[in-house]
Amino acid sequence: MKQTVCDEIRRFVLEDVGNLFPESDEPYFDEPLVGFAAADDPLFTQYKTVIGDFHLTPSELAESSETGKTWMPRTVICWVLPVTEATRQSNRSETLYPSRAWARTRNYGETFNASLRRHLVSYLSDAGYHAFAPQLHPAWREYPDTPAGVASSWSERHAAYAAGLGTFSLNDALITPRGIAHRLGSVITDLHLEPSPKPYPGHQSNCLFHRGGTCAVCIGRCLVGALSRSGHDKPICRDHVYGTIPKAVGELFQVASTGCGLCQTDVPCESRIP
Ligand code: B12
Ligand code: SF4
Ligand code: SF4
Repeated sequence: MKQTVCDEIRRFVLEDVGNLFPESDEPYFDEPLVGFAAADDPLFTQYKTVIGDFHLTPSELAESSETGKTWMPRTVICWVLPVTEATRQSNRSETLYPSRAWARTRNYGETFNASLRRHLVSYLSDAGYHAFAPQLHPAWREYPDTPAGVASSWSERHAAYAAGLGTFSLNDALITPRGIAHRLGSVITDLHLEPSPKPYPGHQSNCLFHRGGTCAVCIGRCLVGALSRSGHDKPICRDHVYGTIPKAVGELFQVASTGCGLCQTDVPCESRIP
């Protein structure tokens, strides 16, 4: 069943027209990576300390689901949608705002990511299992000002970390075998699937800076000063990503959300674990 679920996620990414730029028929995302975490993995409880008490466990989300039915979540299915080489390349030469292709991937690629979440939920429901996507769950919230900075009640990066898909970096993003330039998704279900191995020795071990104090190339990519050797200044980043950039190029690129991702391109971890 694990292979069947992986195949269905891959098939949807490779075949669904929602994954295509309408102007060129090129995809937003390459073939996904897929990983599985046990819903009762102690990491999900640890996240209440690492992130905050507002970060919900799979069981808490299942309890607060609108169906009113009680069921026991067993598996968190996670995926990584790697941004294509063409889009990454277009963002590499940018120095202040993202490229048009990056911005359109942030906006319409995320719409596709949401339809992948919905598709997997109905696929599992049709097969007789309960399922929901935390990002689309009514209990999902974003908290602008927590001790961990801006954060949400379900972090897709932390879920992917629990599913063995990568580790965190100097700039906060997740470095996976397909690199750091990607988007993430997850679905919680009562279908039992064997958890994926966690092949990394620590939660930051894929980042050269955290591994040996070298690199720090991403710092120089952020010209608004949100990155330093002490890490990621989320308020500066957020003001740029959700304020300055959409104001400057949102209309030009015909998107509401532009993203930025300069720290995810033209860096050694762009498309691999360095
Ligand atoms: C809020 C938010 C933001 C905020 C804050 C980001 C942040 N670091 O949390 C702002 C507006 C700044 C932002 C910006 C961007 N975002 Co954003 N954002 C989110 C959102 C909605 C919630 C994130 C969240 O709740 N994080 C929780 C906090 C606490 O995480 P954290 O501070 O990074 O975690 C640190 C600690 O927990 C620490 N840690 C300390 N001790 C321990 C111990 C253990 C065991 C572990 C595991 C960790 C750990 O490790 C982490 C790294 O330092 C998610 C969607 C989602 N539901 O996940 C997207 C998401 C994180 N964003 C994403 C992206 C792509 C971006 C941008 C590149 C914009 C763009 N699209 O071009 C920039 C990148 C900025 C950056 N360098 O991170 C992707 C990330 C994909 C990736 N490559 O990693 C996500 C997952 C959206 C998606 N569905 O794909 N984002
Ligand atoms: S560019 Fe270097 S320091 Fe920055 S996240 Fe990637 S590996 Fe880590
Ligand atoms: S995403 Fe944020 S941290 Fe990365 S380059 Fe843009 S503003 Fe800087």
